[in-house]
Amino acid sequence: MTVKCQGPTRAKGSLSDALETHPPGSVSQKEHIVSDEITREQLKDEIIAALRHSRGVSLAEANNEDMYVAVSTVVRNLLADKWIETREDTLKGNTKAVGYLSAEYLLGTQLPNAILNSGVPQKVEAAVKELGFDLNAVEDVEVEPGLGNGGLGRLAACFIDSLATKAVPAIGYGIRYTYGIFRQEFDKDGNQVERPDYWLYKGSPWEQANYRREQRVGMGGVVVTTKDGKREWKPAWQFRAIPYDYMVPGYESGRVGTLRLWSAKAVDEFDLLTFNRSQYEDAVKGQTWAESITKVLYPEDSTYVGKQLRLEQQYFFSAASLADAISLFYPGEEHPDMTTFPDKITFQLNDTHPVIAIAELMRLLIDKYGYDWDTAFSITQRTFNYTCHTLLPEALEVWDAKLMGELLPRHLEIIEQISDWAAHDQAKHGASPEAIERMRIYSNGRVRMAYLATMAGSHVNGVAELHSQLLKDITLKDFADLYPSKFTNVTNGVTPRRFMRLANPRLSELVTKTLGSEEWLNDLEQLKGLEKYADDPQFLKKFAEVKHQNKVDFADWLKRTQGVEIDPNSMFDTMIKRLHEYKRQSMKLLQVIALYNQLKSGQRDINTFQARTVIFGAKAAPGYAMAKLTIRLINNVARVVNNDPALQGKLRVVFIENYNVTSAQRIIPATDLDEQISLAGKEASGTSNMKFAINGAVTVGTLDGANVEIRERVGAENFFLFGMKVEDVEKLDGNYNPRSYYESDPDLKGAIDAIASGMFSYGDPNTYKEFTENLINKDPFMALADFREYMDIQDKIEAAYQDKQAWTRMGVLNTANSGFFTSDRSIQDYLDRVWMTGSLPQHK
Ligand code: 26V
Repeated sequence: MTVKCQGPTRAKGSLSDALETHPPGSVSQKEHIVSDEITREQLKDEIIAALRHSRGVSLAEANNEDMYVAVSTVVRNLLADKWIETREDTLKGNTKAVGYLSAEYLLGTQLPNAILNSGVPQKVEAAVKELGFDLNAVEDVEVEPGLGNGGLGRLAACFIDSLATKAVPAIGYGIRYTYGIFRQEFDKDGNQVERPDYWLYKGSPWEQANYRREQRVGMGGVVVTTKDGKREWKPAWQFRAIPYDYMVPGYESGRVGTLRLWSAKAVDEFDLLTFNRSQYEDAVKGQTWAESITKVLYPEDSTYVGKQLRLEQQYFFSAASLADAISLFYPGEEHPDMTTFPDKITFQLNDTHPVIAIAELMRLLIDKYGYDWDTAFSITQRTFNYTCHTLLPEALEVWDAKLMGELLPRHLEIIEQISDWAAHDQAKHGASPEAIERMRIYSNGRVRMAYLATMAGSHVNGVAELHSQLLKDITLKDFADLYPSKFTNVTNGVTPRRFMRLANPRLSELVTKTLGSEEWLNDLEQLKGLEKYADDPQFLKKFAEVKHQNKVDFADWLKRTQGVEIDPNSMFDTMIKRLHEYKRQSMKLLQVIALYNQLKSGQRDINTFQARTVIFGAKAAPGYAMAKLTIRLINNVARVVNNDPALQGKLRVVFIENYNVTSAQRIIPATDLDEQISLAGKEASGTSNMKFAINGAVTVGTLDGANVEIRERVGAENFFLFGMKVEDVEKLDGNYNPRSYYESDPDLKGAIDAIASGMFSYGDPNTYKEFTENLINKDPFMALADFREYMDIQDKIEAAYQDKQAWTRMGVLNTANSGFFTSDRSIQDYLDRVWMTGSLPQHK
């Protein structure tokens, strides 16, 4: 089904309208029901009431969609008291709160997670069943809010889950994009086609518009000097920022946190504050702009493009969030004592996207609340911390000062001042003039957001040990030399509730039975207790059965949704992540083609060949031509390989259409071999590697990002390592000659030549010319240099897989030793190293 770009505007009386005027808590006006005491019968009554009151249907009339909304409403009601109480306790201010500022949240579906955290999951399940519905089918109705691109957005979602589970007083702030990450389709030639993702087309029972906390955000205009010599910004346009609140239920903490996503709306009348006639047209234009600000998520995630609308988005949500936090902690106060602000809330900047918040807080402190520059800067510095998520120079945000000056003239002024202050401070710390020049926040008409965040916040962290080290050694070296104590590492993590308990109920049950309790779900290091069963044939058998059943389920799902058949007895070899050259999907593909050639030529015996299903899932940025060409090629290799009878179905390639959180939850538990094969020094962390390890897949990977730490923990013998190290890459850089590898390795040459011959393009040698030429002549991420080692390790993997018990043992040891990679631990590290705060009492 395709959704038209200009989706229908919300009809009056639609679900979302109803939610705006009648919050779900009011659906059932009956006596108050305490969530954990509710009986199955009461739940059934509540669901029937919700069907009647919010959908206007009887149980007999209800379909899965009605049921989805009704169950969601009831589960929300169960969580409402804890939500309110958590908010009240957060605002008491006894424990410093955390404000997580992120332009992306890749949430995944809400209902299964809310049921899990409702306190009464079995009763909900039973109630739905007794009403004659299949809960899985009901849950399948939900469209996931795809409000993010990849790792960074999913990490934000894992973090708010852990914040709630650890009872940390926190608010996640972000943007309610009307259109999330595009829905990916493949056309008949295998090309990616982007379709708009109008995820709200049926409304969402999980969001609640909160007009009481609406804010105003200005943009454009001029800065004037007032009579008393103060600078004052007169914005040309004002936008309404409407918060939509989402519950973030903690697991077994009795706490429900808040995710507050901002949506832009036009003000009814535009302010003609500074206008003369000629600016009138611009003022009117502001009206139309308003709603476009939060209309769409930018689908680029690796190359910075200085788009004005993107800066508008960034400022819009940063400014609204700051205004919200100030009014939350100083309600009704016109002259709050802002020197206490950093004791009330600490803001984490998720990459540079919200870094403009720094200039906004300075503006408020100086222009609105009357603080002097030094006091304002000290408050600001104590308020913010910054996480960097990349090492690619092309991903660092550097705004054109002219553009920023037109949109945010006062902020640019302030940034200029911070830039001067920074240079001064660096000199005081003994930096050379050259180093000071290199560290300039604002120079040559450009504003470097990472530098601003580094100088105007307290801490800077990378997202894995290696990444944090490389930040200090390369990307932010000058700063690290000068301010070493600012820099720290917080290795990423993932929530085991979603990626183990919900995604892999079979393995969860086995773990719970084996360990004797479910405590591991919020104390993941307890998985260590599985280690002693690694040589227990009974346990290994059960572990292998779980994996096999998951593979059968995945194969069924694939057949149902994409019409593709795969063999659950083959090895499932998976590479799921955004499509980018540095991640090297191309190298995986060359290996597949080389295998194909060997099988066809008889160099490899088809009879002894370990059957493999190679699974890809990846979206490419719409403007990234090489990535899109790679997608096309993967699809066409799949077409040729899968239809070649000579292979007897023993090698299959599948490309999951529209890879997202929901499909990740299906693929990961079914995977035998996980591919983490980026060029060393390029992947900041990776987080799917952690999800795979927890779920008992074995990883083949380079020494990059969090792979390093995963291997250390699960043991070198349970991880297939290959490829150049960061030092090798550095040595090769500058005199790298990919052609020499091409010419000297027959497998490699055979694979590239096969592509160039037109084998995967119906005989047309031109279709993939740019792909092959790029590899032979440039190969910016050195896939050719690592190819031979990659082929060899894959042979070892094939041999290892033959011994099923030994393979299963490796999987068990991956699960048993990956407890460190829970996002609960990441959050604890942030609390200890960055935020210096703690938890509320847990209300079980
Ligand atoms: C970056 C950019 C840069 C250009 C402008 C648009 C834009 C939009 C999003 C992003 C985010 C890219 C950074 C990112 O996703 N990094 C990933 O973060 C994960 C969580 O820390 C980490 O596991 C991955 O290794 C890292 O690539």
